[in-house]
Amino acid sequence: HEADAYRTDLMTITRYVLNEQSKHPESRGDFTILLNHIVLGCKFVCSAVNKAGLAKLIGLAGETNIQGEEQKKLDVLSNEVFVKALVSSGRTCILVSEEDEEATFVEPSKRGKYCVVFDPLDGSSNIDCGVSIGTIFGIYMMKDSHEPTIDDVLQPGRNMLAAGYCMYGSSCTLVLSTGSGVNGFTLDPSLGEFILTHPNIKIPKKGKIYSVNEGNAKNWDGPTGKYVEKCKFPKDGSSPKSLRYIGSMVADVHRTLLYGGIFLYPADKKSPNGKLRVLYEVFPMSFLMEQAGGQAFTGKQRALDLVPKKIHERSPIFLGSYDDVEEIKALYAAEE
Ligand code: AHM
Ligand code: MG
Repeated sequence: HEADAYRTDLMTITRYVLNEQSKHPESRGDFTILLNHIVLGCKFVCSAVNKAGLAKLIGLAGETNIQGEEQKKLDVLSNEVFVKALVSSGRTCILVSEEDEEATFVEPSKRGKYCVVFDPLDGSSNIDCGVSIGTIFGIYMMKDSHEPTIDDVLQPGRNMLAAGYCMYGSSCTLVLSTGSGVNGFTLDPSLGEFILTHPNIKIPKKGKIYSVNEGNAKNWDGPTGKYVEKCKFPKDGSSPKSLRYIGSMVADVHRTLLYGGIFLYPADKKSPNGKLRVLYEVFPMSFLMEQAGGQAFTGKQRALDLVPKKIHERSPIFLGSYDDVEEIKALYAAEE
């Protein structure tokens, strides 16, 4: 039988997005084009990350190697690739990257209607030891056709049209939501295509894992401290939760999405707004969590209801399984 060795009907990410778009007769394929450029960036970064040790791509930006060639740090290189891919798509208007202090306003001749916020290589402190790292992105639409201003990207997260991340791990996995559920695609290196491998991801309603940098416990506020204590010493007869913390948001969130549980980057006395950035870390991950049936909470409100005032603003974040986030919400509510 030549039967099942090869699957012959491959749902590539492009095919998936085209299918989605055909449900909207007014769409003209702009989103597909934009997404294809993001996917190109992810493939480039994946290939660079895999070669990082070999190609001596690691090193300080501007440092020269033995051959006297300029070396770029992988996060700087990744940023350049994404910015160029996004601008050349002709579908973007404003770009906000973790790597650039200022937003990029695309020149009028190359302008489109989308705004993209992204962290080209999150968790880059993990590169040298081979731990999974990732790219995170969110996509907004310009409100109407007017001269673009920074306010076009300072929108609440619930206005995002799409969000996703790509994890450069034991395999390269792209998780995407265009607002109707969450799907995971794995890069087939021999084809250079992302293939749908995790259709319609739903996060378990309750999980058995909590994920937090417990080294900061000394400086936590009351509710966070109480919650983590409950994870370790539950009083309702349930088993304690396991602790898993990679220190790479994409990897920690990916595990949380698939296995359930909760990921926390709370406020502490030293960083009252936590560490993670609202636009390109907190919002895209919160969007994915909600789309997968989970929740995302800042300690005060639904994360996607935040309205950032600055492009690099930070916020505390608690996200994951519905029931687990419900518990931390109750602890913060009791505090008020
Ligand atoms: P980065 O954007 O400088 O790479 O920092 C973000 C990373 C996240 O991936 C991760 O969740 C967090 O920092 C870990 O922080 P900490 O080392 O304080 O636990
Ligand atoms: Mg980051």
